This record gives sequence, C-alpha cells and structure tokens, in this order.
Amino acid sequence: MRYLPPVEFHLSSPDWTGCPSASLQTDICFTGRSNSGKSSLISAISNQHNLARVSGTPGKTRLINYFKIRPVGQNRNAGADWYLVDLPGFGYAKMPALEQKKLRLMVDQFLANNQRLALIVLVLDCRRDTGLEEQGILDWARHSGKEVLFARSKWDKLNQKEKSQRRKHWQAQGLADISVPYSSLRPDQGLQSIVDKVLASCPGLDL
Ligand SMILES: Nc1nc2c(ncn2[C@@H]2O[C@H](COP(=O)(O)OP(=O)(O)OP(=O)(O)O)[C@@H](O)[C@H]2O)c(=O)[nH]1
Ligand SMILES: [Mg+2]
Repeated sequence: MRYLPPVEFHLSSPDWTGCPSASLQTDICFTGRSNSGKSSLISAISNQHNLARVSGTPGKTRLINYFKIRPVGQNRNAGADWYLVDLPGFGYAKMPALEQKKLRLMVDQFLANNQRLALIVLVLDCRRDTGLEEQGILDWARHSGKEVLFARSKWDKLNQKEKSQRRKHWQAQGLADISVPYSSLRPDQGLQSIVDKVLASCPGLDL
C-alpha cells in the first residue's frame, strides 16, 4: 500500500475567505453528509491515525480544516502547496436547522469560489443511496467541469452478496465509473485508488 507523503494540520477557517490562496496551490476537498467518513478518510490515506479528528458524534467538523501535504526529498517542489480540505458534513438531523443551513452555505460557497480545487472527493456510506445533497454536488461539478471521486465508505460493513448488489445498483444509476468503495479501517484496493487519484490531481507531486 502506498500512502500520501506526510500531512500536517495547517489551519481552520469558518468561511472560504479565510482559506489559504497562493498562486501555485492545489486543493483536494472532502465533502459529504455528516458521519459519512470524511475525516477518517483523510487520516487513512495519509496513514496518520487521528490526523483529522474523527467523530463518534456526527457534526463534529464545523470548520473548514486545511491539511498541508509535506513532500519529502525529491518530491519537494519549491513554491507549490498541496492541501487536503476537510469540509463540515451536511444533513445532520439533530443539529438546529439554522446551523445546518449555515454549514451548507459554508460548503457551497467554498465549492463555488475556490479556483484551486483540483478534485472533489464526495464521501457517502456505501449502504446509503445518493440523496438530493449528493446529487446537487454531482450536477454542479458536471456543469462546472470539476472532477469528482465518489468515495463509498464503510465497505467493510457489507458481505460479498451485498457488495455485488451495491455495485449493480451504482451501475444502473450510471454512477459506477466515479464510485470507489473502500474501508478506512484497513488498507484495501479502494483506499489505494483514492490515494492514487489524489496524487495524480496534485501537479508536481508525482512520486
Ligand atoms: N466500519 C467503518 N467505519 C468507518 C469508516 N469510515 C468512517 N467510519 C466511522 O464512522 C464514524 C464517522 O466518521 P468520521 O470520519 O468522523 O465522519 P465525518 O464525515 O468526518 O463526520 P463529520 O465530521 O460529522 O461530518 C466514525 O465512528 C468512524 O470511525 C469505514 O470505512 N468503515
Ligand atoms: Mg469530520
């Protein structure tokens, strides 16, 4: 299993205007509903346990969290910055409606305004169906020409029969091409292809 180069926490911001914006900068963002597994995925692909605080309680990540990829040795490219961005989860029913709306606005504004976004990793529990929120992000990305990887988390929770049913379902929905089932708990083929896609989306970071 090949992981990302070392990653470290950089900063948190309550809105996109407080986010880093340098000229040679690449952002890879992780978005999706609350408790889907965004923070766990960031920790898993960088092989740094608990790097992005993982919540047992949904709705923990309420700020835009920037993590900087710190390449070592030959991979260091002067002047270039690569970030993984952990966005607040949406759709947590127990959160007051106004706060839910605020978080959703924060995510939408980040997506709409960020010129440095090279890849959107949309995370959804593999057992759940694509909801209106996910569909909205997929449609928006298609219209604006942004690349999306649909990360289907918690693949470890399914047996072989369920896995093949889910794959057929995604095929029927026309989502099989962008869907990558994976588990954050242990290295698997899906996790590897997410690492590879993130690396491929970071210019100058080829290993
Ligand atoms: N079994 C299993 N559990 C997972 C996986 N990914 C995440 N989890 C668990 O799901 C819960 C939520 O994970 P988080 O990474 O905190 O989810 P999040 O999307 O960052 O949640 P918010 O910050 O609330 O938006 C935690 O208890 C994780 O341990 C996975 O691939 N398999
Ligand atoms: Mg989180």
